[in-house]
Amino acid sequence: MQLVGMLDSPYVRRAAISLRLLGVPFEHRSVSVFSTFEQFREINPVVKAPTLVCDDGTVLMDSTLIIDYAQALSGRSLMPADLAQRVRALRITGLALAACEKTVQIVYEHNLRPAEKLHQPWVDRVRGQLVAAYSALDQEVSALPSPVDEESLTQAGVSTAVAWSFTQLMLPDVIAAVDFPVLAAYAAQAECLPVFLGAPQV
Ligand SMILES: N[C@@H](CCC(=O)N[C@@H](CS)C(=O)NCC(=O)O)C(=O)O
Repeated sequence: MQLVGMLDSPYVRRAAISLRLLGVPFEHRSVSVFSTFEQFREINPVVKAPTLVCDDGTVLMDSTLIIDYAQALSGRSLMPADLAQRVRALRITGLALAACEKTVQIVYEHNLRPAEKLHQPWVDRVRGQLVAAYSALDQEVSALPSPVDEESLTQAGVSTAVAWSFTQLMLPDVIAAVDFPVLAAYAAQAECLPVFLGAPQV
C-alpha cells in the first residue's frame, strides 16, 4: 500500500510513524497537496494528506481513519486496553490533534491568504485555542510513560511529539519551548527514537 503526503504535515507523519510501529509495510510517496496539486488529485480527487492507497486500490483519507485501518490490519493497537489509560490517551491525542489543526489554520491564514485579507480576530482566536491546547498538553504529558523505547509509545505519545515538533517548526514565536518544558523534553526524547528518525519532518 502507499501512504501519500509530505512528512512536514503532522497528519502524514503521525500516520507514517504509526504504520511503522504497527509493523504494516507501505511505500511512502512524497506528493504535496500544494506544489504537486495535480499529481495528488490524480491519486485522490479530494487532495487530502495523508491519503492511503490500499492494496486493493481503495483510497482512504484522514490520519485517524488510516491508523484505525492499519490497526485492524495488523491486529495490534497503539491505544491502551485499560479503560482509565485509554481515556487519558484519547484526551491527550485529542489535544495534540487540536494543536495540529490550530497550527495549520494559522499557517494557512498567513501563507495562503493575501496579507490585506488576513482576518486578525480569527488569528487571535485560533492563537488562543493553540495556547490552550498546549497548556493542557503540557500538564497531561507527565502522565505518559517516558518515550525511552518504541514499545512504550502509544498513539498519545506519537501524536504529542509529532504535534509539538510541527508547531516548533512552523510557529516557534507563538509557542515558545521555554514555556512548555515538560512537553519539549518529551518530544525531544521521542524524536531520538528510530521510528521518528525514519520519518523526518524536514
Ligand atoms: N483531519 C485530517 C487533517 C488532514 C489535513 O488537513 N491535511 C492537510 C495537510 S497538513 C491537507 O490535506 N491540506 C490540504 C487541504 O485541506 O486542502 C487528518 O487527520 O488527516
